[in-house]
Amino acid sequence: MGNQTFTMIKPDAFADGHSGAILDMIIKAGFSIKAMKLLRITAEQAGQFYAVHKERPFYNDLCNYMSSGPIIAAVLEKENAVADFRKLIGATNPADAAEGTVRKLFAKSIEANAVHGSDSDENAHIESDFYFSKLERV
Ligand code: IDP
Ligand code: MG
Repeated sequence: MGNQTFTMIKPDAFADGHSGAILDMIIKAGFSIKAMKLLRITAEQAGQFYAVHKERPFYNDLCNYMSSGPIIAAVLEKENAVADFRKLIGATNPADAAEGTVRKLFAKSIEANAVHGSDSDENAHIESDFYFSKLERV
Protein backbone atom coordinates (compact mmCIF):
# COMPACT_ATOMS: atom_id res chain seq x y z
CA MET A 1 0.00 0.00 0.00
CA GLY A 2 1.65 3.22 -1.15
CA ASN A 3 1.47 6.45 0.77
CA GLN A 4 1.78 9.07 -1.97
CA THR A 5 -0.20 10.18 -4.98
CA PHE A 6 0.04 12.98 -7.51
CA THR A 7 -2.70 15.44 -8.44
CA MET A 8 -3.35 18.40 -10.71
CA ILE A 9 -6.10 20.98 -10.39
CA LYS A 10 -6.90 21.27 -14.09
CA PRO A 11 -7.30 24.52 -16.09
CA ASP A 12 -11.11 24.70 -15.87
CA ALA A 13 -11.20 24.34 -12.09
CA PHE A 14 -8.34 26.79 -11.59
CA ALA A 15 -9.90 29.38 -13.93
CA ASP A 16 -13.28 29.06 -12.22
CA GLY A 17 -11.78 29.77 -8.80
CA HIS A 18 -12.30 26.30 -7.32
CA SER A 19 -8.68 25.71 -6.26
CA GLY A 20 -9.23 26.78 -2.65
CA ALA A 21 -12.33 24.62 -2.22
CA ILE A 22 -10.62 21.60 -3.81
CA LEU A 23 -7.48 21.96 -1.67
CA ASP A 24 -9.71 22.28 1.39
CA MET A 25 -11.45 18.98 0.51
CA ILE A 26 -8.07 17.30 -0.03
CA ILE A 27 -6.69 18.47 3.33
CA LYS A 28 -9.91 17.67 5.23
CA ALA A 29 -9.81 14.15 3.73
CA GLY A 30 -6.51 13.65 5.53
CA PHE A 31 -3.95 14.18 2.78
CA SER A 32 -0.85 16.23 3.55
CA ILE A 33 0.81 18.30 0.84
CA LYS A 34 4.40 17.23 0.18
CA ALA A 35 4.98 19.48 -2.88
CA MET A 36 2.89 22.03 -4.73
CA LYS A 37 3.20 24.57 -7.53
CA LEU A 38 1.20 26.75 -9.88
CA LEU A 39 2.40 26.50 -13.48
CA ARG A 40 1.33 26.39 -17.09
CA ILE A 41 2.44 23.52 -19.33
CA THR A 42 2.74 23.38 -23.11
CA ALA A 43 0.70 20.97 -25.24
CA GLU A 44 3.96 19.05 -25.85
CA GLN A 45 4.55 18.65 -22.11
CA ALA A 46 0.94 17.56 -21.62
CA GLY A 47 1.53 15.06 -24.43
CA GLN A 48 4.50 13.59 -22.55
CA PHE A 49 2.56 13.42 -19.29
CA TYR A 50 -0.39 11.67 -20.96
CA ALA A 51 1.72 9.56 -23.37
CA VAL A 52 -0.08 6.41 -22.17
CA HIS A 53 -3.22 7.81 -23.87
CA LYS A 54 -1.61 8.72 -27.20
CA GLU A 55 -3.68 6.23 -29.20
CA ARG A 56 -6.96 7.40 -27.68
CA PRO A 57 -9.26 9.62 -29.81
CA PHE A 58 -9.32 12.35 -27.14
CA TYR A 59 -5.51 12.65 -26.83
CA ASN A 60 -4.98 15.83 -28.90
CA ASP A 61 -7.92 17.62 -27.31
CA LEU A 62 -6.71 16.59 -23.88
CA CYS A 63 -3.21 17.99 -24.55
CA ASN A 64 -4.64 21.29 -25.80
CA TYR A 65 -7.02 21.51 -22.87
CA MET A 66 -4.30 20.81 -20.28
CA SER A 67 -2.14 23.58 -21.77
CA SER A 68 -5.02 26.09 -22.03
CA GLY A 69 -4.34 27.78 -18.69
CA PRO A 70 -2.61 27.54 -15.33
CA ILE A 71 -2.78 24.34 -13.28
CA ILE A 72 -1.77 23.44 -9.74
CA ALA A 73 0.37 20.32 -9.43
CA ALA A 74 0.86 18.63 -6.06
CA VAL A 75 2.23 15.53 -4.34
CA LEU A 76 -0.04 14.26 -1.57
CA GLU A 77 0.64 11.86 1.29
CA LYS A 78 -1.74 9.62 3.18
CA GLU A 79 -2.00 5.93 3.94
CA ASN A 80 -3.50 4.18 0.86
CA ALA A 81 -3.09 7.49 -1.00
CA VAL A 82 -3.80 6.39 -4.59
CA ALA A 83 -7.05 4.53 -3.91
CA ASP A 84 -8.32 7.00 -1.29
CA PHE A 85 -7.66 9.94 -3.60
CA ARG A 86 -9.44 8.28 -6.56
CA LYS A 87 -12.39 7.80 -4.22
CA LEU A 88 -12.31 11.48 -3.16
CA ILE A 89 -12.27 12.74 -6.77
CA GLY A 90 -14.85 10.34 -8.23
CA ALA A 91 -15.30 8.83 -11.67
CA THR A 92 -13.62 10.28 -14.79
CA ASN A 93 -17.00 11.27 -16.22
CA PRO A 94 -18.73 13.63 -13.77
CA ALA A 95 -22.07 12.13 -14.87
CA ASP A 96 -20.91 8.90 -13.18
CA ALA A 97 -19.17 10.51 -10.19
CA ALA A 98 -20.60 9.85 -6.72
CA GLU A 99 -22.28 12.61 -4.74
CA GLY A 100 -19.86 14.74 -2.76
CA THR A 101 -16.81 13.90 -4.88
CA VAL A 102 -14.60 16.63 -6.32
CA ARG A 103 -15.60 15.81 -9.89
CA LYS A 104 -19.30 15.67 -9.05
CA LEU A 105 -19.03 19.12 -7.48
CA PHE A 106 -16.66 20.86 -9.89
CA ALA A 107 -16.15 18.99 -13.20
CA LYS A 108 -17.73 20.46 -16.34
CA SER A 109 -17.35 17.47 -18.66
CA ILE A 110 -15.53 14.15 -19.09
CA GLU A 111 -12.56 16.15 -20.43
CA ALA A 112 -12.69 19.25 -18.21
CA ASN A 113 -13.06 17.15 -15.09
CA ALA A 114 -11.42 19.45 -12.55
CA VAL A 115 -8.65 17.22 -11.21
CA HIS A 116 -6.12 14.51 -11.99
CA GLY A 117 -5.33 11.61 -9.68
CA SER A 118 -2.70 8.91 -10.22
CA ASP A 119 -3.98 5.42 -10.96
CA SER A 120 -1.18 3.38 -9.32
CA ASP A 121 1.74 3.74 -6.92
CA GLU A 122 4.15 3.36 -9.83
CA ASN A 123 2.48 6.14 -11.82
CA ALA A 124 2.28 8.35 -8.72
CA HIS A 125 6.09 8.23 -8.55
CA ILE A 126 6.56 8.78 -12.29
CA GLU A 127 4.09 11.69 -12.35
CA SER A 128 5.53 13.34 -9.22
CA ASP A 129 9.02 13.13 -10.73
CA PHE A 130 7.70 14.67 -13.96
CA TYR A 131 6.81 17.87 -12.11
CA PHE A 132 9.02 18.03 -9.01
CA SER A 133 12.68 17.68 -8.15
CA LYS A 134 13.79 16.32 -4.73
CA LEU A 135 14.48 19.89 -3.56
CA GLU A 136 10.87 20.91 -4.23
CA ARG A 137 9.44 18.38 -1.75
CA VAL A 138 9.13 18.70 2.01
P1 IDP B 1 -8.68 9.59 -15.08
O1 IDP B 1 -8.22 11.02 -15.10
O2 IDP B 1 -9.97 9.43 -14.31
O3 IDP B 1 -7.61 8.64 -14.61
P2 IDP B 1 -8.14 8.64 -17.78
O4 IDP B 1 -8.90 7.55 -18.46
O5 IDP B 1 -6.77 8.35 -17.29
O6 IDP B 1 -9.07 9.19 -16.58
O7 IDP B 1 -8.10 9.86 -18.80
C1 IDP B 1 -7.23 10.95 -18.59
C2 IDP B 1 -7.98 12.22 -18.83
O8 IDP B 1 -8.37 12.29 -20.20
C3 IDP B 1 -9.31 12.37 -18.07
O9 IDP B 1 -9.16 12.81 -16.74
C4 IDP B 1 -10.04 13.37 -18.93
O10 IDP B 1 -9.57 14.71 -18.71
C5 IDP B 1 -9.63 12.93 -20.33
N1 IDP B 1 -10.59 11.96 -20.91
C6 IDP B 1 -10.77 10.65 -20.54
N2 IDP B 1 -11.71 10.05 -21.28
C7 IDP B 1 -12.16 10.99 -22.15
C8 IDP B 1 -13.15 11.00 -23.19
O11 IDP B 1 -13.82 9.98 -23.46
N3 IDP B 1 -13.33 12.18 -23.86
C9 IDP B 1 -12.60 13.31 -23.58
N4 IDP B 1 -11.66 13.34 -22.62
C10 IDP B 1 -11.44 12.22 -21.91
MG1 MG C 1 -5.77 8.24 -15.47
